[in-house]
Amino acid sequence: MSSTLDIGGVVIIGGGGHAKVVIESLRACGEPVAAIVDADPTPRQVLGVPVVGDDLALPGLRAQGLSRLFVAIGDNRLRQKLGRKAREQGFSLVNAIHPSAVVSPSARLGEGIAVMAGVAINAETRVDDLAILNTGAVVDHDCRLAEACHLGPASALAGGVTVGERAFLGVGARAIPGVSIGADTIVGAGGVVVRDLPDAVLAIGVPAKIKGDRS
Ligand code: JB2
Repeated sequence: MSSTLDIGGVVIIGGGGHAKVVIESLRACGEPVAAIVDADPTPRQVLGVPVVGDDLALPGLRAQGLSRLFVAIGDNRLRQKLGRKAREQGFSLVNAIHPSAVVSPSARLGEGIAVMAGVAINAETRVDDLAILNTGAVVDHDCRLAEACHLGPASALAGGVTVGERAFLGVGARAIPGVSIGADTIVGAGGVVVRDLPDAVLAIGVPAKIKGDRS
């Protein structure tokens, strides 16, 4: 393992497509990125960041003094699991908030959250740990986004919407005011949620209808 890593830099778990967007968001807000660990430990670089091993390399990185980490894995359940494990190993989870995002001063954000370019988060919305608000997502006031959920690019929540743990809204999905989307539920691309959705279903269409059971 290289001894020249920037110990103030962020360690990234995952070196795929999501990691690329996260790395550029971190750099855009002045955060150096030190190293990547990936399930495929083949030595290589992702946007100039070295892949230094797989997850077994994490304790060694921590021992070198690196303590700040971001889990850049799109899969919600895996991201949640890896984030919890990294914390147990002594890492703190940083947020990656692109400078073009507009975050209300009254919004509350947890840790390990990706807020990509062009996102808007309005008043008194709460976003829990390890959520992804992908490029251009819009979240109006008083929403509740639970741990490790993911709002896809250009998705939009009206005021007072609840999104459950590990739920996923595909690209361009939307939800009308006050509805609740259950844990582990998926709303397909472009779907419009007009009534509450239970846990662990697949809902698609306009209005979104339940088409599958994910439990
Ligand atoms: O347990 C793991 C692990 N499992 C897979 N630990 C570590 N350290 N790495 C793991 N990986 C690695 O995550 C894979 O080897 C691969 O390099 C990377 C996943 O890359 P991929 O491009 O397939 O997915 P992604 O999670 O980066 O991006 C998905 O989610 C984004 C939000 C894609 O669907 C993107 O299109 C999407 N924008």
